[in-house]
Amino acid sequence: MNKIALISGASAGIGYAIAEILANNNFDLIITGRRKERLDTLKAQIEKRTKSKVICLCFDIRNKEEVFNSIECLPQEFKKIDVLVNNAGLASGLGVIQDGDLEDWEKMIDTNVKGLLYLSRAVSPLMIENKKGHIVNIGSLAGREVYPNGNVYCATKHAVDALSKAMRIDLLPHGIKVTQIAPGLVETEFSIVRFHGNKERADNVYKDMTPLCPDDIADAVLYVITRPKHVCINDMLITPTAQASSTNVIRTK
Ligand code: NDP
Ligand code: 8X3
Repeated sequence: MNKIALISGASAGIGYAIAEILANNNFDLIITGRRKERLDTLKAQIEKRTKSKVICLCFDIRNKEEVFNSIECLPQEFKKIDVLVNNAGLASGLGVIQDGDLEDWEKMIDTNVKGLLYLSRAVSPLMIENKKGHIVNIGSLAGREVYPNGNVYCATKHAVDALSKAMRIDLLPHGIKVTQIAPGLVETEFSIVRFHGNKERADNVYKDMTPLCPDDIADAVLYVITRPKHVCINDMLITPTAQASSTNVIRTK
């Protein structure tokens, strides 16, 4: 019987790459996101190419009723979730605190912090019941340091860092592993979302340097979840070779 992984935010970027690599490695999947068409296409592609079974859950992670109902309504055999990857997240806007857009702030806090909490709250009791499980939280370099104009996004990722440590302590008696993977610059739709669709501004983030690609992070997720039962990788900080901190990036050309 295949292991089961639930990946939030699998309709794009890092989550999409995680879904693909886990399917290639014999996991059955529960993939989530708001964009149903994208989830359906990914499911069809994976089921055509591999033997993995895929369930799509289309919900906005900010809506707690939708999150809890979706998990509650899973077929019984899919409730035995072995791995939860809390990946769904976003940055919205980049600017000084005194000019901050409250809608952007709420979007980031509700998605990156409260959404991660809702899903963890819904899934962790199922893991406890099954006496096994692994939660992988996708944090960020922005959860280790702050950079100009990054204020609220950085705060949400610092919260993910704190919650990863706290969850590891709370779930310790139940043998459930908790890992945080904290990437630096990864080229995805992340910057397009941050700059509200401004593709030119987004492209500049990765200009004249080689960023990470989603597969680099997916590879790390596969690594941490395939260690022996007695090994828990607590934390991984992964940057492109051209990045030493949020503000130290070597650009050539
Ligand atoms: P993308 O924008 O490419 O993907 C984000 C994913 O999150 C999408 O699948 C999106 O699905 C989902 N998502 C966003 N908001 C919601 C919501 N309200 N409800 C449900 N799903 C949601 O970005 P990345 O792949 O880069 O981001 C994935 C994670 O990695 C995020 O947590 C991000 O903070 C983190 N990260 C990214 C880095 C980067 O440089 N790219 C670096 C460090 C961390 P949909 O829109 O269909 O709902
Ligand atoms: C995303 C990476 O540097 O834009 O977490 O904050 S960064």
